[in-house]
Amino acid sequence: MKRRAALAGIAALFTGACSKIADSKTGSALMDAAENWHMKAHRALANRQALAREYAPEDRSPTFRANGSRTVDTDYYREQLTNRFADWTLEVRGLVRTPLSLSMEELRALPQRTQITRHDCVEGWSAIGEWTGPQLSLLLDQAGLMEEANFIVFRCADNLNGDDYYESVDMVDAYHPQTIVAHKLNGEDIPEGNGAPLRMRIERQLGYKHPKYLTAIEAVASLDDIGAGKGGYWEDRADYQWYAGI
Ligand SMILES: Nc1nc2c(c(=O)[nH]1)N[C@H]1C(S)=C(S)[C@@H](COP(=O)(O)O)O[C@H]1N2
Ligand SMILES: [Mo]
Repeated sequence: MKRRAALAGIAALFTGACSKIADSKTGSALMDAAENWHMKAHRALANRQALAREYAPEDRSPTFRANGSRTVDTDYYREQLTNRFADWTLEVRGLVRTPLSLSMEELRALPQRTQITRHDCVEGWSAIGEWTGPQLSLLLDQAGLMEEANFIVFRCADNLNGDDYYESVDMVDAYHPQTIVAHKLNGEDIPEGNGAPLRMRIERQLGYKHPKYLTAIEAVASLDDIGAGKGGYWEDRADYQWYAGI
């Protein structure tokens, strides 16, 4: 009883204090600042959900340059390449209720998104291409993401100068409508040099955030224990920004 009365008293005190703050000049300035902060945060989030520009078919680059790894140097990869990746599997694992192991056939059977976008590499070149594949959100919903998951990590088959390539994004990019697991470039199976058979397209991010030769999608709470802990191959090696939004 006593405790309750005390709590009610505190609540009354706060209500009183708040209206007093709002009445005073500095108080209303404080309230305005809070409202402004909220508006800015909201705008920043809305901005991150905006779509990247999409282009017309005639804007596509005649050739889409291959950069970084141009193949995967293993017998298994070469064998799969000649076999149209008949046994390639994409795993969805980590903090999910139902881990998935998807074949190329299963990925092709899902609802697909096609988008013509411009790829921008930090090395100073860009290319426009048409990409097709299921949205990542579809796979994450199918696997059932757990509450504790804060990031999505992408695992790749290639080893570049001694380290396995990997990347990661937060849930805003993971659930962005233009974030797709692509298996087609310009209407054909993705070429070897561009990441066959699967590569991510994360259209609001710079080129190095689009992992090629994708083998697994992993939901994690923290990036600290992965690689050198900075969230990606180039972030670990060369101080590239983890958030490379464009
Ligand atoms: N697995 C893997 N993904 C990768 C890379 C890589 O070397 N290995 N290079 C990155 C960089 S820096 C760029 S610009 C693009 C290049 O994609 P492209 O070869 O289709 O042009 O892939 C990105 N994803
Ligand atoms: Mo790049």
